[in-house]
Amino acid sequence: MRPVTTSRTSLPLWIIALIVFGVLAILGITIGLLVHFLAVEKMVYYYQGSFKVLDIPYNRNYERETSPENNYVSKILETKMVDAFQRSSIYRQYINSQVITLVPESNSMTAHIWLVFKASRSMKENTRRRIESILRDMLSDHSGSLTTEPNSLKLVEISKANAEKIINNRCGRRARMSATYDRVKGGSSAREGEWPWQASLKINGQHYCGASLISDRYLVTAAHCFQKTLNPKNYTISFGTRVTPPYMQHYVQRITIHEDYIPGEHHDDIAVVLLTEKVLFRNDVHRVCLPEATQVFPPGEGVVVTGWGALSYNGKYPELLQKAPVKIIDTNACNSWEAYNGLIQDTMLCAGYMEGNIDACQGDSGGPLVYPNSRNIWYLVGIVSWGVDCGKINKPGVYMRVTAYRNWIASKTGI
Ligand code: 4AZ
Repeated sequence: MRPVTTSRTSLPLWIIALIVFGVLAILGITIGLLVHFLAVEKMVYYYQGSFKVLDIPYNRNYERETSPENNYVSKILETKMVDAFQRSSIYRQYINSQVITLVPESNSMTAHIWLVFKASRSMKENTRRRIESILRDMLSDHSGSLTTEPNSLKLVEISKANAEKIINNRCGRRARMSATYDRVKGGSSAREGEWPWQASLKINGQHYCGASLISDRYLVTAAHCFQKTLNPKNYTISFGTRVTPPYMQHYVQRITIHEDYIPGEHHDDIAVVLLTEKVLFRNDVHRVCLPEATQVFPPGEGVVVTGWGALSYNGKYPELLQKAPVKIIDTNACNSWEAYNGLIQDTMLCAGYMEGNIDACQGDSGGPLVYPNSRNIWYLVGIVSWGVDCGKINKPGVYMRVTAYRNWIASKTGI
């Protein structure tokens, strides 16, 4: 028999090369993706925690979110936390830390805190342990004025949704905004969620006035916004940065106008509005803080007025919410002969610039004038009320002074 030379059917070299190349490529991409997801890509993690502050005489004011006592202790603790994290090895992962509530006990109090960090997936557990140990060290350090108990520290990771719910239920805070704000007439457009308490009061669907959300059912605005009609059915309220289309539209159940307000006059130009349904707080819609009646906002303080009012007197209206940085003006200066010549009562407040230019205008009425305290928590200090023209020299905007009406607001709303 003739031997048969069986030439093994081998694949051509180029196909083998292609297969090897393909396998290597898939392997490379897989490893690359794994490394990216586990080590490179930074995720945001949220934490909730608590610890004890010792040797504090019981005082129920600590519990009230806008009390000077609460702000004083919270500010100290927040400064301690920022310092500790920024001096730590994970300073690059640190995003935010805040005191949420203080719960006073007989001779101590519990501080509830809220933290945000970024970390890669693979470093997640490690980061949590580092945060815990940095906080524990901070609590053991008693060089400051407060005694804190390191063994009382609790820290757990929470979901983004829960973290946002916690912040959005507090007054005057902004979930995503950075601590700085860059700086109506002479204003600039607001970013989404920058002024989450700003509302538009509409008559038959048309923007008519501004208003501020002070709880999940109440707003404050100006009394003169109800001159056309007192029927709640004619009004709607919307939020967000645009007036049209209305975002998160609500209906009005009751309008309460200050009993001493007289149409055509400027004093007691304040009203509260009760909505038919609760507002579901979100990042871009939640309440502003009301100052205590005794709080003082001295002349020269920087404040911000926001609204969809005219960009100049009898001028165009903006599509987007506008913000204008202004300053509180001394009432005596505002009552000078060149300015308002004695028309400013002590229940009113002037804000803007004697040089003019930056000011509230028609359609901003009822809207907020807000002040950020040292913890960057925003307080309603004024309600846009009146003024001569807009942005004119020696004619700054005039606002209702919210501290003067703090008790009136409480009597009408229970807030
Ligand atoms: C208004 O007519 C109005 N420049 C509001 C504020 C100011 C002036 C007028 C302040 O609603």
